[in-house]
Amino acid sequence: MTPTITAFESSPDRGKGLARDMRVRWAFEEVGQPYDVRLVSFTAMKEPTHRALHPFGQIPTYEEGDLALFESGAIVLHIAEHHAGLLPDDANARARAISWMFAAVSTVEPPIVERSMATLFERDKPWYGQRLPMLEERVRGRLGELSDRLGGAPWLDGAFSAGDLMMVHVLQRLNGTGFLEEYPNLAAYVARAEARPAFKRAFAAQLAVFTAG
Ligand code: GTB
Repeated sequence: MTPTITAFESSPDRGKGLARDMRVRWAFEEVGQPYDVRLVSFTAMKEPTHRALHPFGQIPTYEEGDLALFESGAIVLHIAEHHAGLLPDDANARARAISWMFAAVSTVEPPIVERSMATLFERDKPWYGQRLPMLEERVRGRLGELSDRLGGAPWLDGAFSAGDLMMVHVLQRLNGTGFLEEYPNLAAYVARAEARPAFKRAFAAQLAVFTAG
């Protein structure tokens, strides 16, 4: 059965691949699993039919037969566990790759999103000028730690894994801000991932939604 995911009918990023359906599309492409996409409007996302799939009224969701999932990390993990190519066979290496998936969403992503939200929604607030440097330092703190760990390696732990997929997508939210360029090995890490054919196919698919709209 072909799984179906949901994505923005009209993504605010205008096809830059920053919405979280991109992670799921990329995982499908890496493992060679075809998928269908149901586009949802901001209104439809908050209605009961969609909330039955996603309690927080968001995208992406995943449906396959009787199974419905939400949370991009859980969906990517599900795909990685059911297909070869995104998690190592060795049990310990597999557990470490999953650690990197969690690190991406729970350790590296929060300060990046916090800074991004502030630049989008708090510019007119009286505290913005004082708060922004603090948010930027938190981003640099995590990037510095990640950069130190990655060192000169191509990927975080051996071969490319779902951990790298999640981490790169988190880092891409910094594209265009100049932060990644402060850490040349992280900029190269993101570029290396973006050169993967599976990434390019997934990116093109989500961009097509924007260009068709
Ligand atoms: N933790 C959840 C997951 O990982 O799946 C978070 C899901 C989530 O934040 N979904 C967002 C959503 O549905 C889309 S991806 N938002 C609508 C809502 O909450 O009402 C987040 C996102 C949105 C837009 C951009 N952008 O324009 O750059 C980037 C990322």
